[in-house]
Amino acid sequence: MGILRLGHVDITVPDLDLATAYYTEVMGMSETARTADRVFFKCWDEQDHHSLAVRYDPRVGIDRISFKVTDDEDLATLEQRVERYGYRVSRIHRGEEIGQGESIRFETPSGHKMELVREVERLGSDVPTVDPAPRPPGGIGRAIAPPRMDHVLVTAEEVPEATRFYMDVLGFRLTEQLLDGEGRQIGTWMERSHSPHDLAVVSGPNGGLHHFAYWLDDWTEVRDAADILAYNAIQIDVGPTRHGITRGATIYFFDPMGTRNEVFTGGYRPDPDFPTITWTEENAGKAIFYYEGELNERFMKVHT
Ligand code: M3P
Ligand code: FE
Repeated sequence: MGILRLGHVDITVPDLDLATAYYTEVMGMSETARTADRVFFKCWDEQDHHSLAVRYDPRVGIDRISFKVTDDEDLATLEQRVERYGYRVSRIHRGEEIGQGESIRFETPSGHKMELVREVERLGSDVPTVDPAPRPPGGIGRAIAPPRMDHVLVTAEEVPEATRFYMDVLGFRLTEQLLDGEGRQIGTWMERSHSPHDLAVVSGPNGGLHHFAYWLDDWTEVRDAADILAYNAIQIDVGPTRHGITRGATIYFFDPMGTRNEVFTGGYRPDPDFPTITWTEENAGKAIFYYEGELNERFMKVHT
């Protein structure tokens, strides 16, 4: 079946305690494991061991992006395809990495370290799988507490080349694209989970992270998230507003160490035969922020 969805995002942070305080008390994730230099977190409706890992490093950045595959054969098939494309693949076996078993790792043409993971330690979520309440019965406290992680957006020098790899080798489907005046892709949105995007690429340096995004259930929760961010003096980048691309409602903000986060809801639910939507550069403002119709400098320039 191939790639199922985003598994986890691993970032580097210069302060593990500050990262832990923010990702638990403001974002409302739970800490699921800790080593001397790493902390692992999951959202309340996620079953898997973690959807975010932070590692101590004086420099803020991204270690790797991990997608989950369905079957053992997927790992073997995708391993072969990546190798045939000319990239070296390494295998991670059970016991070598916290919270996960058999996985493959490789670098992509956009300079990102990518991992495909088949076996994940299942911790269960905060609600049972039999007769569950729609949210954790104890309430979700004062944190944003998204139910799950949603997507990741990376930067690449050559968006068309990066996109071709993700589509032709890893099997992503192109849902939307932003083209420059010459018809070249400067932003692409791709899915595996029949959502508007699991992975997106925009022009920028190779190996960069623009943001990762949490899912929220509706627009009211986006408003509540804005209240919580403001109360906690978290720097908001843009929003609450709405994307033209994906049609989702959004807020962008920075964790206290500088990694951009997003909360995201809505958007359409594309079937596999939904057409690719194209946006032209003269409407790039509306494509990204439909209400404002323009992009701010910080949103365009800051990535980690
Ligand atoms: C999204 C989204 C950029 C566009 C971002 C769009 C960085 O984050 O969820 O559709 O130009
Ligand atoms: Fe996003």
